Amino acid sequence: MILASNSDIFIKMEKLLRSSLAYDILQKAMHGERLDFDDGVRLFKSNDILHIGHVANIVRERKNGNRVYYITNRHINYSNICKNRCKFCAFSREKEDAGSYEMDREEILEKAMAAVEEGATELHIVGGLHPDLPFYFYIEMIREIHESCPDVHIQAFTAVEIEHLSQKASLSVRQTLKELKEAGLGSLPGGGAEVFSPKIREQLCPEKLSGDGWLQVMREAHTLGLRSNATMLYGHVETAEDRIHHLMKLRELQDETGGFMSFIPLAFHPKNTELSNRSSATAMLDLKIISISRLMLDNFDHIKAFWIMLGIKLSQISLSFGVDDIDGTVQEEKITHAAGAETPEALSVQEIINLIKEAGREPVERDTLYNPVKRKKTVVHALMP
Ligand code: V47
Ligand code: SF4
Repeated sequence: MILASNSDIFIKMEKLLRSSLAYDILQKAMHGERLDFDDGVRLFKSNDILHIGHVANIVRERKNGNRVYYITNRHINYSNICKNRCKFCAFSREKEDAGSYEMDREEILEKAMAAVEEGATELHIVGGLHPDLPFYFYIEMIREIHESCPDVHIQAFTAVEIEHLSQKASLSVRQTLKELKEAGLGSLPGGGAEVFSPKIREQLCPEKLSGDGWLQVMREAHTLGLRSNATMLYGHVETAEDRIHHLMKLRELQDETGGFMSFIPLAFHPKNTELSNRSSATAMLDLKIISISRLMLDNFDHIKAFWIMLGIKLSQISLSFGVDDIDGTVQEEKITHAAGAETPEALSVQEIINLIKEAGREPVERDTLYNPVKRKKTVVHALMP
């Protein structure tokens, strides 16, 4: 495949882009100039998805060539009991509600060890804000997994959970993170960011840690050497302005710390939530979010399509609209499936490789920190439920 760095393609693209209403903005992005707030909002108002996507693809190829990363991982949602009741969440329950659950440490360890046995290099562990579990439960959970499976990377607890744990432990966020890191925590996932706008948070999740609070937890984590991801939940009540505000806040913190690994746009699923009267994000919005994120977040190395939320087919298409990472095998996912996701709960490694290759890209298995994973043999059947 001929990559976009080829100068002929560059010249042809310039000609083509002149026909776009967003030409001036796309040209800025092509020349590596940083886009500002108004640029981002204007891109959202444009429906010129092919041109926007083309330039996002150029940026993506400059950063990551033809590679598409994937990971052999396993999600463990240890409990759905949560003291927050975000209006967009179908996963959380009160302790006494039907359908509430909490795994004990033995069950968590069993799931972790089985996944590692089957080839997982990462465990992605998140849950609700449990009102009663003490801090040592979380510390011991991480320590036991780390001691039993020293080579697996433990990516656990959103910034919102970390702040909750710090309250449980009566420790500063920094000390909480330090203790978790000492127990074996490797990095933080990007959840809980939602949309940073205080107006939207007040409307959808008034009890949740503020946007500034989320950013502060990430700042502390990054300065302690714990890297993280970042997310944005879209397709609910937010505006184009809210989305660009969110992306620019992430970009600012990334300028400061360089600690974010990837950005993952999360498509809102309305079923069984308090917003169930709203429709799901359309493919047009999905592709705009992906490609505009790629263009705005010039200091992020990776844009990830979480195929569970985006859908397998659109995730494959997104590989030509700015995405260079398709997440992983996942194995068991409860948050999006509670809200009506129709994707399976797992993909095999071979299925992931096939969909990347059919998109004309080169699959690269990575670990959490984006180091290529060398295996003697591909784990073809890994992590099927
Ligand atoms: O924080 C909640 C979102 C997040 C719904 O870091 C919903 O690699 C859609 O953050 N529809 C948790 N989304 C998941 C998450 C994540 C997933 C995959 C990879 C990574 C990573 C992080 O899910 C929550 C919230 O923003 N969420 N309810 C819903 N109804
Ligand atoms: Fe709780 Fe997270 Fe669901 Fe909000 S999104 S209710 S914090 S589990």
